Amino acid sequence: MRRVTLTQFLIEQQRAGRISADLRLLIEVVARAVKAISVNVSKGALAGVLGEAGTDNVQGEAQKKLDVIANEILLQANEWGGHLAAMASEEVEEVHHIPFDYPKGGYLLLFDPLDGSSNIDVNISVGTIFSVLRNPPGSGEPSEQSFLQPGHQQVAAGYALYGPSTQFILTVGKGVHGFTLDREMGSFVYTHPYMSIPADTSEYAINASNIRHWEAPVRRYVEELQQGKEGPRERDFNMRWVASMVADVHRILTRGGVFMYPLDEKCRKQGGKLRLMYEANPMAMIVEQAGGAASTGRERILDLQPHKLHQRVPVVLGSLNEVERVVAYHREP
Ligand code: P6P
Repeated sequence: MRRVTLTQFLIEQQRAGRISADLRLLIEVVARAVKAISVNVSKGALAGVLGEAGTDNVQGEAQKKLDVIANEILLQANEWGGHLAAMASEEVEEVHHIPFDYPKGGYLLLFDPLDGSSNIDVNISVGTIFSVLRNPPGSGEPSEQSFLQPGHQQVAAGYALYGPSTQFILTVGKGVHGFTLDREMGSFVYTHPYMSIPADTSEYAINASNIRHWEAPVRRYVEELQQGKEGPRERDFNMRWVASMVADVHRILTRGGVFMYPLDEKCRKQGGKLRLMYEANPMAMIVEQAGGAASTGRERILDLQPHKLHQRVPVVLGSLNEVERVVAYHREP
């Protein structure tokens, strides 16, 4: 069967009027950067890229060497193309402006360059998450405020998963499409058209060590799953927790499931653990485009009005009927 590459897919999307030439360029540049990150991730100890960088990021988290490498790759790859007005990264406090000697475009790119990096040193899958917004017209040099748009304003979102194979998952608002890296050819091949999440599932993902810190609705929901056939759900459930959001979300996109990172005492004061702008929002767009749902437990994630670039939110996403049940439990008195 003739293999369609990401480049051809994007040209066809542009030809169909679904994306602009600049957005096509943006996605191709991000995909190229992801290939470079994949090369570094897969070298591991051979390239001396494991372990701590000896620095902390804006989140106060110790940076891994690969966090810094992946961040640099994405910033440098996207500066010169003329498609961006500015960038924002989980690893950088401030907005990253386009150097004055390069032309600027109409898009804002946000990313978590290496999500789940605590898994790097133990060789478990990690990923890159990205989100694309339009730079508000007439706003001049973008500020943090330019980025603070609700997630439903995203024009594209996606992630790369550095697993047994490197996959690139993308939505431009017309379904979710998956590509697999052919390392010999160096191109992403269109392998997963129109990915969709089953509305029902028997698999959930949560860090159960935090159970004593959860709010009552989440605790009730998870305990019912754990009761299996003997409980009100009348069937057994399975649990998975990779501690790489990209890996857990990809499993859900592939076979269904529900992923939860609710409020707990450790993250309550920040409003949650996961970041809204470059983790929750892009994943929420992908999940909804695949027929699933994404909520804080109380509100649709894509409707949230951001207040800070690095703000955090509770996340419940995946199979529609399970997310709706968690939301219903939050609504009960
Ligand atoms: P915990 C990785 O650090 C991350 O941001 C997500 O990718 C992942 O789902 C979560 O945090 C894991 O958190 O508390 O289980 O280590």
